[in-house]
Amino acid sequence: MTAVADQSVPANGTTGALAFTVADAQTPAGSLVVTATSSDPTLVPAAGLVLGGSGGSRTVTVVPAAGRSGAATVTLTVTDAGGLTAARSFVVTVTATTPPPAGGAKPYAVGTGGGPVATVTLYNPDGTVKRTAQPFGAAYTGGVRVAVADVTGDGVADVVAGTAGGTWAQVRVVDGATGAVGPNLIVAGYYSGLTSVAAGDVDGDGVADVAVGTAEGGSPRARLIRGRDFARLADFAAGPKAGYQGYAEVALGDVTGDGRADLLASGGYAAGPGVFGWDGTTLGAGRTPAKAFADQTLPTGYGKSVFLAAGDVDGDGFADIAVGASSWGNGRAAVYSGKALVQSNARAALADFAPAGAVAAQGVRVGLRDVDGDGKADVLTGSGPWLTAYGATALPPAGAALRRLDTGLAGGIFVG
Ligand SMILES: [Ca+2]
Ligand SMILES: [Ca+2]
Ligand SMILES: [Ca+2]
Ligand SMILES: [Ca+2]
Repeated sequence: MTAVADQSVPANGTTGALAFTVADAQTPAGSLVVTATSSDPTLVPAAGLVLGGSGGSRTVTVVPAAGRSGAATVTLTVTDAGGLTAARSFVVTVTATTPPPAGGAKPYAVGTGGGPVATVTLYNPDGTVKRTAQPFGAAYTGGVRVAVADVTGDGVADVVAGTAGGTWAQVRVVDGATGAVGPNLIVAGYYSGLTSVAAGDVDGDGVADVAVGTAEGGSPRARLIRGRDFARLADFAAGPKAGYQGYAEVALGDVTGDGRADLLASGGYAAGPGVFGWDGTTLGAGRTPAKAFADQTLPTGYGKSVFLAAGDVDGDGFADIAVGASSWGNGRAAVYSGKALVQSNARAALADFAPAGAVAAQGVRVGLRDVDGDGKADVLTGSGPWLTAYGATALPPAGAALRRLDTGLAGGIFVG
């Protein structure tokens, strides 16, 4: 067996396929059995040693555990037909990546409503444009939902973009570093309604995951897709069927305060907009989603349903929940304390106001992003053509908004 050179990869990276050859005087190369072991299964688990190739030409790909750093010795062993073995070892060093500074102002995004070619604009925290993209091509004009976070794992915030009806549903990632548009992350057969998108780290590997809401199957449906490799983590009915009247919105934020994002969902119900919270630690393959707080029914004045966002507005360590009126609602937005919801199932409003410029038919689209870098999520609203960022420390809104932009888009905007 030929040797494999020692390897060095960044945390959350892989070695790629490393080639080596095997040969034996008695046994045909294709009958030689290769196995691989790791000296440190915490850093390089058995499942992270992927063997490939055939005959005399073999490969091994080393995939260290997410978020880990250190060094492990990988030993390749070849066994012939007679049970004789030979082994070679190499060292894989996984270097820690520098985490982004705590706090820090966050970028945000605007997606066009219906009318023009669906376009995403990613803004730097100071309001300057970082990049624009048309993630669904030049022919689609149905609007684009947006969420912003690093879902590719390179440390640069990306935009998750979802179609807003009028086509088979699609969700694609616009890479914040390159502008490249990724593949469709969902297959939603026969669904051409609004999608809702959100981003946050649910599984705790340091890379934001993607949530998608669709009004499928007679209830709000939530899909959770892991960041970086976009594997499916969960796909479930995020609200009851009884009384359901359509609409499905999702948000991701740590309302339970354990460091992992939880999934919020909303839908339209006969009794009023329903809001549901799902504990992120119960979302994953083979797990049964469990509630983070009791189901909430909001006043019917918001319209049939509510737009949703999650983020820690008051800085108490629990993500709070922003809601915005749906189409033909009362044009209001509110922020409810996540801590009060998870600790006493009570809605405590941190803010409740009518953003200027709201157009009843479009409702109030909401986002929670720390625009000024003080560690508290500010309230973004998309009301009519207006993008406004209301400072978290001046709620209910008082004084000048942090950002205010007239996009001129008569079809309204989505924010995230
Ligand atoms: Ca990225
Ligand atoms: Ca993750
Ligand atoms: Ca949590
Ligand atoms: Ca909070």
